[in-house]
Amino acid sequence: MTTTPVDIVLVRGDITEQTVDVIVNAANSSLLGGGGVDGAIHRRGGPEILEDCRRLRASHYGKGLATGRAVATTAGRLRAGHVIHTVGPVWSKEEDRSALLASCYGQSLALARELGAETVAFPAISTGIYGWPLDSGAGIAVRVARAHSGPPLKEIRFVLFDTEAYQAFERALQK
Ligand code: AR6
Repeated sequence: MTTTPVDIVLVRGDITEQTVDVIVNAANSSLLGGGGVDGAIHRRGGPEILEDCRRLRASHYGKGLATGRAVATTAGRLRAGHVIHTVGPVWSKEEDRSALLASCYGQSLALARELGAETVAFPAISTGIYGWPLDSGAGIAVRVARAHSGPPLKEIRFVLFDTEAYQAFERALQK
């Protein structure tokens, strides 16, 4: 049996404007919203996403979602079937947290596949408020995307907000 390799696509833009099966959110462990991508997703997706997040906090995730893990909710008014919330690590000079960032991408892709997703859009997790250097973050994202590209996935789309992030992902893809 042959498997079609997944398309890894780079787009410059706003992740909340994408039409895909799954939009991944760079959340924090409270799951109750924040700035950056998280703020944009909750604003654009509407209150249903937050309601789902509150339900998760009241049931399985009383202490919040651990760094590196991923969980799915409704996508509310976004043009997607689900939002997968994952908690990236805060960048540290002293400690190598790369495995946690890789886990965000890996767990999100595994969950997306369980949900039957063919198309998934990711932001550059941890590279904003959490301070992760772009080239390193892009390298980890592309490596994990290539390794987790089984069916039913057809497209993994990285949605990069600015030119700097876009170029870092282009460099990572060329490797
Ligand atoms: N679409 C695509 N990319 C975006 C968008 C957007 N609408 N907005 C920002 N980016 P960040 P983090 C880029 O800060 O570093 C929140 O408060 C941004 O330029 O959203 O993982 C959470 O609640 C950057 O390259 O996420 C957490 O507390 C990338 O998305 C914390 O921030 C990620 O930036 C998470 O920090």
